[in-house]
Amino acid sequence: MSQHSSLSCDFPVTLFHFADAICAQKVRLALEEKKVQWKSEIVKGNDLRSPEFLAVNPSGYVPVLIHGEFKAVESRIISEYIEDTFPGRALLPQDSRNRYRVRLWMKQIDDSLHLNIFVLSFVLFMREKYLRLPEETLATSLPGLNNPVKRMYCTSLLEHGFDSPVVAQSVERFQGLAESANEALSESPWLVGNDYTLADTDLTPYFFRLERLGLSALWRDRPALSRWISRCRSRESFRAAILDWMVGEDADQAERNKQLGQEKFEPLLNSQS
Ligand SMILES: N[C@@H](CCC(=O)N[C@@H](CS)C(=O)NCC(=O)O)C(=O)O
Repeated sequence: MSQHSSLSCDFPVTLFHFADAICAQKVRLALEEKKVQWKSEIVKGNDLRSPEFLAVNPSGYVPVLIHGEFKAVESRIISEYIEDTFPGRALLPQDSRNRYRVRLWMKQIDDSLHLNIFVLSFVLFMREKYLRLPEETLATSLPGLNNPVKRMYCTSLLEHGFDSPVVAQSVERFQGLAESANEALSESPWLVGNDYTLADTDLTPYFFRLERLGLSALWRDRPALSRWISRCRSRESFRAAILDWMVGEDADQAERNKQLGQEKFEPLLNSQS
């Protein structure tokens, strides 16, 4: 734990997270949109494998939300819990069909997008660090402690780097996402209708990460998507939930990553779609 010495949860809402964790950014956006007061417990790196944290989440990942005696894991349903529990602006539509549409966007994240963004992030920012680890610590340190698919992807990425077939598949998946989001946003200002919803909170961090991966070409010729990204970024919640947490980041390194990402990923974009 980098900011706190114990896992005590005496504040009504506590979030275990780290700044750059996409799933935590989703939850922080929901908390900020609902104006919920919460306490931060930063857990990252080796601390995600400490016995104290594994007692909180045996899967060894963030986010974990503690609300009084209640513990919630899994970002998508944590956000729904926040929506169901706290007053403030509604983040799910009243209409059942629009609620369905919000959930369909969110389901895509769990089904594939989260793994796809992990692939691109791992190969660009994280691989080098893991390649330097001794064999005996690698298995416990790698992301996806209890997730065999993620582990399989890590193995392929460690071995083949940018040439792993999962890299091209992931870029293609985001091309599909950009196309469907642009289509939806050509009809309405937000992903589902006229109101900002959990579809927007959940997808915002993925587009923020894609930009940092050098993939902003995805919205170069997709004006509706590009306008939505600007609208999301101009919300107060974006500053509080995302930008304010990126302090202390090495801006030069981030720029170098972005350039390398652009060089490696842009050629994988299929010009047909
Ligand atoms: N399905 C989970 C995924 C959680 C996840 O992948 N968390 C990442 C940060 S976005 C993490 O803590 N990774 C560290 C690890 O797996 O070791 C969710 O949506 O909450």
